[in-house]
Amino acid sequence: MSRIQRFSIGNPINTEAVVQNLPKEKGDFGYFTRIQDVELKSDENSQETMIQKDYLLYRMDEKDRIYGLGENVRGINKRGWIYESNCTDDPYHMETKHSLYGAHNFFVVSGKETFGAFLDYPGKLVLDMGYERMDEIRITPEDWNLDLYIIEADSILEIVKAFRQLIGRSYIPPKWAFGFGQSRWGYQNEGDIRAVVKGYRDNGIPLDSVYLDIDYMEGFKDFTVNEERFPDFPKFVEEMKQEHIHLVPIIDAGVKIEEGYEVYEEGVKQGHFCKDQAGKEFVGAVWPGKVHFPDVLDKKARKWFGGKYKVLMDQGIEGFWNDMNEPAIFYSQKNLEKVMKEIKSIKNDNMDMWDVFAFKDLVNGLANNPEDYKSFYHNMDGTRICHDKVHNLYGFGMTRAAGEAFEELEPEKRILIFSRSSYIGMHRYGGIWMGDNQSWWQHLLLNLKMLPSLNMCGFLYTGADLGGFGGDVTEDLLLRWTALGIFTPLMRNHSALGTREQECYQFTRIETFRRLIGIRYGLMPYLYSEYMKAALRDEMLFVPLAFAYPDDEHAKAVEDQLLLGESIMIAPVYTQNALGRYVYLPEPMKLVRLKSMDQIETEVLGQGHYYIEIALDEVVFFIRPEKIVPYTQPGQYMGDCQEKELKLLDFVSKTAEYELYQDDGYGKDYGNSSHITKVCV
Ligand code: MIG
Repeated sequence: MSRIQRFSIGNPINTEAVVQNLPKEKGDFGYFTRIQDVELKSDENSQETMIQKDYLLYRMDEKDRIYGLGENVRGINKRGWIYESNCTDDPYHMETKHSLYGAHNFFVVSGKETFGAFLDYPGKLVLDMGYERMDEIRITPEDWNLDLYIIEADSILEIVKAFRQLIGRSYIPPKWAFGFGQSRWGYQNEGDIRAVVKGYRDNGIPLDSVYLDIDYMEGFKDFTVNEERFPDFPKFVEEMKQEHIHLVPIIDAGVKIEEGYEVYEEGVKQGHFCKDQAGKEFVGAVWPGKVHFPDVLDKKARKWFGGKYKVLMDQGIEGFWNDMNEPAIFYSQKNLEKVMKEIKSIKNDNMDMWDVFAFKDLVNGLANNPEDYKSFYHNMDGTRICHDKVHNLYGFGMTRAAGEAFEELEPEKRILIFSRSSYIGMHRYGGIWMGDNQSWWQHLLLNLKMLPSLNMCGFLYTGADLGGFGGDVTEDLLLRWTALGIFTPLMRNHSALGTREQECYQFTRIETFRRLIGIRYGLMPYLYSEYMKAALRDEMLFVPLAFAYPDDEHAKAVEDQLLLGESIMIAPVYTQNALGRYVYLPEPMKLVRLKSMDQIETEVLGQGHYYIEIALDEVVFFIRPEKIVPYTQPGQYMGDCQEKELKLLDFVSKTAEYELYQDDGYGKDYGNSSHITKVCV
């Protein structure tokens, strides 16, 4: 039994995050109280200033916990920090940051009272989860036009399920997108891509996709292909298909300003770009230099921009990734002029430290400047809205443009799409990757922690850049991270230009990489079934122990293990030079230790704390009581595993059943009951 109440404040902008139209409740704000008062704050000179406060308050008990908030820094339990929903291109995901690329305003408070709260608000939203005062949640929007949904049910999992029903079914990618993918910013041409494929195939490491980063384009122009680098692109796409490789090109948000470039000219002529205060196309600069931003919040512009994906689909492409759609702005023309003037004014022959700092700040302040976001406009259903008010919807709009176009162009076929920036609601149209992480051990752990929070907000198809995007990876970090990546729906190794080459075959333990990635393919019957069931039933794929064992005080505190689907628990190693790790078993489980799909050892363990040795060439997971894990022999690519014999791992005392989900991996007749087979032990 669950109950959802909608409290509407002011005149909320229709974000289309939710798919149910609930009546508006009158009066209060559910569990929250609106506090409007003035606080006196004294500065270091004991000067007192008055600060206007206007926020939604919830008082927490000592032991209350907070879960959710999707893509974010810090723990699975989000208590004790101040988060800000403000989609930002910031490649340093440190715990002192407040925002990443997404805005996912859903959380669950669990403790003396247990409820879910979703703030459907597309502008900047401050979510103080016990920062100002350890026992208070304070939520501050920039203006008071928002929908607050309060969700109650008997358990956290049921609250999440009710919320997921409210926001609609999660995106389902084609099955090949569960295969392993290789990416790198810096692959220049056909030759580079062929070398990657050869590197994998020659070494017998499974691979299903190679990603094309911005260099495939002609001058970073969306929907173009550089003809010198790819002289016959459709033929090359076909050549790769013969090798069972899908090429996945990147699309950036900004459209290059260039005479003769069709997308630019059409967009201007038909009025599809965001406008400035004076009604002229807003000019920002990103990779191509000066760009206009398609107004993806306008239905017509969205349809137009989405239609452009066809240009690449006609050349054989079946998947895309949408980047820079916060939108990231390196600088705006207007602000650059202003900053240049200010720099001139401080320039002198003997610049002191303060001048130098001021200079640095001016330059650093050029990118993603809040003033720029205040200076352009969208047309939403005929109403002009400042970008600033709907900033967090841009990535959603861009990916929706693609998703709606795919639905029209290929109604029967799944197309891969995932985005960097997102808002709840976008989960219906595509997945996300976790953006520009670093080759840091702590980012392996952050990858794990974001999975359940994202699932709560509807994002199931997700994963991080395995090995880390920025910085130089070490071989052991890549091995450990790949061992986690085996379990994430998006399993992609990606790295930044200028960093150490990070393809698995660049390292010494090629045999180990072959086996590890083989395990991914071997476990696919389980991983795919669990993904599909989670999507079709509005459930989480990755579940914190606290949700599944609510009466277990130890389980509640676990921040580095997760349940994955109904049968298993994962506990990856995330520290360097570790020989293993501590694991907590909330109930008896069967430990499964794999070196490959042919070398499987198992051991039954009772409830309790353990130190589990896990070598660099091993994957360990745990099967829950009375559960089954179907698996098969790995192949070199997805289609290669289909026909192989199905086997079962289990921890079943008498008999049990498992629902195996199988389909052709492309079609959309998800509900067809023939996709589910019951396998029994
Ligand atoms: O400013 O396209 O997050 O995955 O490799 C960097 C180049 C732009 C950011 C993406 C990253 C991608 C990179 N892009």
